[in-house]
Amino acid sequence: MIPKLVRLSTMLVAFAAAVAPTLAAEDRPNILFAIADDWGWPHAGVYGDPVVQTPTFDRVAREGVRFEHAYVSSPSCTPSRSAILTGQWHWRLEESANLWSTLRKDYPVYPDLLEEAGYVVGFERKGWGPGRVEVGGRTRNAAGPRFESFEEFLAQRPDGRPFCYWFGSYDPHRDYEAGSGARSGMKLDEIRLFPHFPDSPEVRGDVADYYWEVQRFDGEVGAILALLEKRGELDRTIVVMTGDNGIPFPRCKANLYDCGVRVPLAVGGPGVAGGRVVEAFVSLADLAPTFLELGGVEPPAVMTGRSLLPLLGAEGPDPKEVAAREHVLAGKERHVPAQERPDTGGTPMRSIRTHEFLYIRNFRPDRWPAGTPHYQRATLEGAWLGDCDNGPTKFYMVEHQDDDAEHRRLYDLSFAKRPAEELYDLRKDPGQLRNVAAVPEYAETRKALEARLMEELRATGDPRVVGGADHLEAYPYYGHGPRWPGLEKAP
Ligand SMILES: [Ca+2]
Repeated sequence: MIPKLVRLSTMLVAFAAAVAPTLAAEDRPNILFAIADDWGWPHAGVYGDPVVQTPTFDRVAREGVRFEHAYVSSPSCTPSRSAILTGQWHWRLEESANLWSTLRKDYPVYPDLLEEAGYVVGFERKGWGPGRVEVGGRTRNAAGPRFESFEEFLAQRPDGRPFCYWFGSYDPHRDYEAGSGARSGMKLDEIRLFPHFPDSPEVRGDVADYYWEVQRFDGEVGAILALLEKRGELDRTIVVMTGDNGIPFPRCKANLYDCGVRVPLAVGGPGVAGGRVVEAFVSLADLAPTFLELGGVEPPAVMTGRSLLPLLGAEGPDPKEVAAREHVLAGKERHVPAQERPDTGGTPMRSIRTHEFLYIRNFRPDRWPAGTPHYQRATLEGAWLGDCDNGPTKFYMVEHQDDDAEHRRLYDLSFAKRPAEELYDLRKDPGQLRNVAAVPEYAETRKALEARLMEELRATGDPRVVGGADHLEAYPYYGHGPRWPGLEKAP
């Protein structure tokens, strides 16, 4: 351990931009950001999952800080990644609020700012996206210059310069290799299913195949950490592991329930408290200001994220910071537009999550939250349910929806229309399945949460509240949606 880095814990708390320029580049930590694609909470060993094995994540969490309530800004690749890079809620980013869009160059992103401050930056595989980089006026991905591998990145890095690297895996995004989980020895009967999944061999096998890709991601990050350790650089590297949105299953990804927006998050490295568990709410939009402070750069005023450094230092967490984090917001704009939806609009929604409640406001309850189910019931053919990735669990739920009342109930939870307001009492209903928004005894709670949500959305300039949301619906969609049964891969 380099002595100056031992003091990083103090710096973590009191990092002032005024003193940052006096720091030599070599005093600043490297930053390794490892982001999985569609990896949801609580699917890591350290969160108590009995089947998936994630030794790398578990190690980072045990030696550093494990976040129990980390949330994405939006449960959709492009807006989630845009929020991470800009440190802003995705509803402030115009077309970037939508999937398969662009990220305009006038939104500052942390890799550019760290590069200007002397960091060597780069990414591999999935960076910002999916979308079109050049439409937004950028000449490269917002995550930085692209490299084939971490080794290639390190080979071109000048000596003595700190780095900020984005390892963007495509795992565990669909498609999966059917049966990969079971073949690897996973015990399917021990899998803890979300309570809105039907319990069938098809669904258990699907979750196991998802786990298999989670494990592949974890193993690849492990190899990167081993390389850093071998080079003697791990003890001067802040390591962050997380995912960009919840799991690609019905009612999860592209939804504001926990299984759509709550993600694993662990932070380790020099100056970070070991073995701490943080229950306070954090958003991945908080990462950009965190990384900038680590690099001695003052976060731009437009960043709505709050640095996580007060939660990480050995002498923390700062009680004031914990008190300021009693809830978190999330939202959704357009995910995959249904081909038959001429306005290309999505199903806009926003949420506020506290330790006791989840409140969701659906701005267009007239639309189908998982996509329009205009499929032929006899053949299951046609463009349909585009906001839910195709896969065995979705197929099973569609095919068996008429089997009995239970299958119908679970199908409706994932695919039916929803009222303008949803409220879930997490003390009685941790699975967030019983909407009590219209129950009289919850009237005060509903009203208070709605007021808090709207106040924060107004303060952060959300066009759904302050006006101008028509723009969000009109931006082009550069991708293509999934179709049944062609099974084109969803973005
Ligand atoms: Ca994703």
